[in-house]
Amino acid sequence: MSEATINRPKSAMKFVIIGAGMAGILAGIRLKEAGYSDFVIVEKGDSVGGTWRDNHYPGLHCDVPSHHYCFSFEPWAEWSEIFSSGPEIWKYLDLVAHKYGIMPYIRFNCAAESADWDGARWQVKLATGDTVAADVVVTATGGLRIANYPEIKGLETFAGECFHTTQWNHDIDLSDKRVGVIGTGSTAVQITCALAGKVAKYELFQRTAQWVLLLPNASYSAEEKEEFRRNPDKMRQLYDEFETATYVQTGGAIMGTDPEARAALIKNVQDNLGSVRDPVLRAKLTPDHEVGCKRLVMSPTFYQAVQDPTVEVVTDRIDHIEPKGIVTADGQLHELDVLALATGFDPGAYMRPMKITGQDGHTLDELWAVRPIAYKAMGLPYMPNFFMVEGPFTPFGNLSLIRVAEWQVDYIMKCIEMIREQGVAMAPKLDATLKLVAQYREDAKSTIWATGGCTSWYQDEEGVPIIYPYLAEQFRDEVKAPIILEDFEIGPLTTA
Ligand code: N01
Repeated sequence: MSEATINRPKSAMKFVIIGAGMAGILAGIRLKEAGYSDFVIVEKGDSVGGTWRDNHYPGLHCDVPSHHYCFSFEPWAEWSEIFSSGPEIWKYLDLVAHKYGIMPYIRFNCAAESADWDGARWQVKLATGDTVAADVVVTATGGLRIANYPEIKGLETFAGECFHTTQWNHDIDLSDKRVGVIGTGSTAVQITCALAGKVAKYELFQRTAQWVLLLPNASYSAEEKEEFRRNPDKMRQLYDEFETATYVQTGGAIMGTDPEARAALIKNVQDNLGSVRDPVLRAKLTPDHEVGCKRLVMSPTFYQAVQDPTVEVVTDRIDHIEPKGIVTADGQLHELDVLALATGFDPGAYMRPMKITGQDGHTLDELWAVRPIAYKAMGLPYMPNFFMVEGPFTPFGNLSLIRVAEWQVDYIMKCIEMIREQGVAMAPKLDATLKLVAQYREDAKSTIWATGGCTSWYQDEEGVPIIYPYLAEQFRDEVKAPIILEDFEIGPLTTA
């Protein structure tokens, strides 16, 4: 081990963080707090915010309460509602990035194309043609980033406006338009609530009915916000309460570890469905899978929205698309002016299409040839001093991913300290990673996400969930524990 690499001054350590969304901003804040200053956050877009910048469809809200969908160390008194809108969350992230002095570290319009390990450092190639060297790389590219376009015959022949929900065209005045939306996930449900009764005709093309949890939203009054400003402890208390509500109660209800909470959850969604007056429509909207098999859709007004006279829920299978609209299997042409594809995302992309080449020429493509794997959702074999925030098997679902990212970044910071102090390259061992993933996959097979009788983006091509198969609290305890050194290849830097 070279003397020059041991106990390096923090100023000598270089970092590249990929992505300036919630997780990239967080990683920057933690590096700064720890005394590191030589880092760059490369961001493909022209502003911070990640998913909250990329998604801007009508009705976009977060279905996790805002006083918990925020950084634990940065409560915000200005949240307008219990469940805030996408633009407000985007604004919050921008404010935090400014407040913590992260903006000067961000290079916008600058996608990372590849990263190559040279034995001591990563050489990160950017779309601008530049290469940036880094002792440590952290990818913070988000979980659901790449749009999933459905394979429907004739889709490209549609003569009206057609876009994926991430590409919403706000220039179109929809008020006199016939609008079709394909999909019934959280996105489609929020759009339906926003557009029902506000367009000439609204058709929701449903392949699978969803359970919808009734969670009323409400605005915070000026007095409540003032109280939050005066007494930030109130916000911390709310944060803790919402953490218990989402992580412990909702998590336990979905996974069935808390039978009482599960019974309450089932009662809620069934009662909510029961509010649909027309039995034919109610039957159409009745799911054929267990509650919680798919990620729970939460909405205060969905069933109200679908009962609007201008809304139709179409359950006949889509046969093909023509210039004038969608033709269903019963031969009916549903004439449309605008078609929105609320058909979700590629959940297996992570930081791809970025190319990563690690130790001895091992590549990410080779590691993930069968399916994405990761050590504790953060590390990759043969990829020394390389970490992912929200990699494969991250706890996902009806919870705040910001909280999960905080635990992950804390773990990454522990590794960074070791890398700096000992002057080492560390990567999880292949066998330790495969063993962990095999255990996750085995245990995932008995979760509601696999046994509940549905298909969803939680599942891989074999139907096995690709998310952390236990309660999120267990993940927190796993990553807060000391690093399991025997799970890592830890060796000298070879060309420093
Ligand atoms: O996507 P989805 P999403 N023909 O994958 C249907 C997060 N999120 O964008 O169920 C016809 O859930 C598909 O049908 P089926 C959250 O994690 C969070 O709504 O496969 N239909 C399904 O109905 C969420 O889970 C918030 O039968 C087709 C829909 O498209 C995740 O993003 C808000 C089809 C896709 O649903 C994804 O949600 C919004 C086809 N060929 C989103 N292909 C918050 O509030 C697909 N579908 C935090």
